Amino acid sequence: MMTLSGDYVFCSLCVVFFAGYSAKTEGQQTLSLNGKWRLSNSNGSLSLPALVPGCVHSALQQQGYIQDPYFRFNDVSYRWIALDNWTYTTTFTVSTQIRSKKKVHLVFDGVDTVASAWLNGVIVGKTDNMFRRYDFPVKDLLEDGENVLKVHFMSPVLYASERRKAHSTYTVPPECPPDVQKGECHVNFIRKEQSSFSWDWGPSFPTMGLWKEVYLEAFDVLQLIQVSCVPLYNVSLSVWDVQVELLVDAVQAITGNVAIFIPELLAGQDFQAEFAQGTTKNTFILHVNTTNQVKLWWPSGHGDQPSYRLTVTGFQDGFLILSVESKVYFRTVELIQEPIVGSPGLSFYFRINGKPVFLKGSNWIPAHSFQDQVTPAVLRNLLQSAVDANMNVLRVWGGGVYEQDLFYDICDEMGVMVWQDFMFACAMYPTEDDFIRTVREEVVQQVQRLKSHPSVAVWSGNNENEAALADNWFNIPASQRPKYLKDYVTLYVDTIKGIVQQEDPSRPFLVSSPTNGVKSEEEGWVATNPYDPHYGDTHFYSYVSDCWDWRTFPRTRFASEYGFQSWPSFSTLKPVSVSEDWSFSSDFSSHRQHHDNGNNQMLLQAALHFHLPNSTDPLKRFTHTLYLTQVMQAQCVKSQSEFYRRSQSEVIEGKGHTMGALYWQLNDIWQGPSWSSIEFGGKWKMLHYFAQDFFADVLPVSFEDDGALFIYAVSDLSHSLNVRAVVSVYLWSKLDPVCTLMSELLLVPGGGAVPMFKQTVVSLLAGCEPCTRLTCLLTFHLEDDSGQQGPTNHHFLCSPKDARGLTRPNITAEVQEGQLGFTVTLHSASVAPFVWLDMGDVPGRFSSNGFLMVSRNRTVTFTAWRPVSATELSRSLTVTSLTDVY
Ligand code: BMA
Repeated sequence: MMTLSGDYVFCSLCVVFFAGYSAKTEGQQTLSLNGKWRLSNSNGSLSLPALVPGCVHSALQQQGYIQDPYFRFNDVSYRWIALDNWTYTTTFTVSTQIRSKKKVHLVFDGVDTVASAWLNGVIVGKTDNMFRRYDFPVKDLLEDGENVLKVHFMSPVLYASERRKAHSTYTVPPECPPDVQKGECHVNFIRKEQSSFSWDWGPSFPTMGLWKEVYLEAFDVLQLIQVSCVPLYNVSLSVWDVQVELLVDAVQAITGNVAIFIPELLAGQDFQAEFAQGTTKNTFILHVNTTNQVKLWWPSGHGDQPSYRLTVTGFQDGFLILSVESKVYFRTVELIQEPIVGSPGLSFYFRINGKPVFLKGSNWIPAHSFQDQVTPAVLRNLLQSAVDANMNVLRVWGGGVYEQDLFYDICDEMGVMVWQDFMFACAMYPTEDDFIRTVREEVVQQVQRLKSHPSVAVWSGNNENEAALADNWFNIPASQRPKYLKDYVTLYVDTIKGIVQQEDPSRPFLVSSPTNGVKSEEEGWVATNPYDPHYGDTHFYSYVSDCWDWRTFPRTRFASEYGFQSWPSFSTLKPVSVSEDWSFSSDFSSHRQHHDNGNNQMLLQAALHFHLPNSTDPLKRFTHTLYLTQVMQAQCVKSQSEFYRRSQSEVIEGKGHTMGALYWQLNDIWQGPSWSSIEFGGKWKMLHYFAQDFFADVLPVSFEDDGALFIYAVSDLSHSLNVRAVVSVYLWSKLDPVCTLMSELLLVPGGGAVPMFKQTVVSLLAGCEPCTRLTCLLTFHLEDDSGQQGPTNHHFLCSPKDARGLTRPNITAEVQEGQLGFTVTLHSASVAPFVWLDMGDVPGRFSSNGFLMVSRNRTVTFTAWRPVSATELSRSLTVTSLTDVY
């Protein structure tokens, strides 16, 4: 049966392991209850088949009861769905094998949200939290023949409103979202995706349903609920331990042994185990003796992401009682907050495996209003897009959901770090006992579920709630402030922080974002100014000031949010609109805009540097406006991101050492205007193509200060470079450079930003006749003896709207199919800024887009996401550059 050799256990029993994480306990049987259920509304007027996992909206759409909820104004037309109560019903039979087990549990991996579950007419349990797994004992209720399981859902909108009414002693703001969001009220009273009641980038679809798996779990000995393995590095001994935790439900107390083994490291140990009766957490520490051979997990751009197979087997009296296989990755993460020479305040940066890493990335929001429609392909495409744009981090923002397992698995694989918020955002929250109780369970479960992922780098208690209190967003009278502060500390410090630090000592915890970190703590967890650039992270938005002017940006330690809105492309909007919607001033265009004055702000910002579209053809004018909002956004976020990256090695006026740039936001929840760089459906906006460059490992950055042009070299490499900056000066009216300048060769250390070039613009232009600020522009790059390092960048000496000599480039394009896919070869008659290729309805991605053309020819590749011919692509392709729109 089992042989013991030294510390290692070998088992001759046949155990089936599934791919990735797999678990099995001896004699345990699972009966899936996923699949086709029936769904009905409260008065029975609607009764339809519904898939589980799923939600009411998806079922109604799949069965043809409603149109696409994203079409035109349907978010408002379908408001009734979330105001009704709904019941999911299924019937099933259970084998005698299952019924004869000592324990049978009905497990819901996710219930959205307020529901009661009834088996054969008897209530088995109630739910009130979308972020929890629920299991209810049902053995005694199971019947021989058909079993009927019903789950009654209460409208989340009505529930939230009832809870609000019950909380009568003081208000818990905000009561409702701003009117422009067309949403529902009191979402902070329900433990549910906060943005499902509407947000400033998304519709109100307060979903209901069984959004994760449902099954029966039957066992005689024990059930393994959760396994986690967290590597802990013992600094004083320079050795790794792996903390393995088994969350077990044992029918009776068990004395046995547990063997943990990492075959590739020849690390294994046999432990005595005492599983108490009921649900208990059992911790084992495996010492890894072969420290030198442990290959570390690195964020993308800094190394590989090796994993090790870890097996756990449990025996009682020689009989196998549990068996589980998991992946384990080794890496350390530290958040460093320490004094900086020449700068008041404290640093704020992450050290991964002892190496300071500049965090480059964005913020993640739910990828769909209906989580059942977030497929593996959607996740992979978005996460691959992040990595392909040279990102190494995403923040899972606190107004969405704790993402599905696959999200974190892919992040582990790809080296994308995760800044994981707890799901509280832009609001105050109640602290009644039952609310705190359900939050406690939520936090315990989520930390246990996610802590094995090396990608998860930091926990953060909430989004902007410290800032909301500090800046009094909700006009709380001074006399009442202590009450709200107390609630804040109760929820995030006493409850969440306490649990996280107990459950997971392996990574840092922040109470909020933005926060001043330890300084906020000193100030009683709510700093006077949580946006202080000398401490912690900041969120910064300014839509009115000129985004080309770096002086308007905070020289922060860490920029965890900043951004500008843009519209998605016409091909993304077309399926959810009709022709009367296709103007910037249509009802549709204002309906989709959920940020007050957002459409106007985009045009005002664009008008600072560009002529606004003025075509007399209404459709052209619309598509040109969509294009121009993307140009504006790309250029704005580029200028801000470059500022943060070049500020990493400097302290100026006491500020600097910026070590993170995460713009708001990566993805979209629907087809509407937002801060995203990727449209709903996966199409890259111009910003995302720009991010590929501005997040490149090696990057030249330009800016002007006091009449001088500076070029910095920024490097995220692990080794130094010896490079020079090369600047080419072009007339807007001519394709060949007027002159070229070069810096000396300079040493650029890995992980640093170094000034390479400085010259006054006046003298630079004087040496480059006939150039003036209005007639010329610059391109620049870095190079060493082996060639160009990093992308070519550009510097405009005036706004393109004032540029003299800029003409229509009359770009022609030819699509060809080659061995490596499709190529598009462009020919331009003159300098063309922001050249944008759009394949219309053909989904796919270009190798580069939105670029400045200062050469006659340029070839890019196009990867189509469906079978397509060169002829179809030629027909679909449009090419737009800046001067085409006015
Ligand atoms: C931030 C976010 C979101 C919001 C975004 C844009 O503050 O945390 O709440 O969508 O700004 O307004």
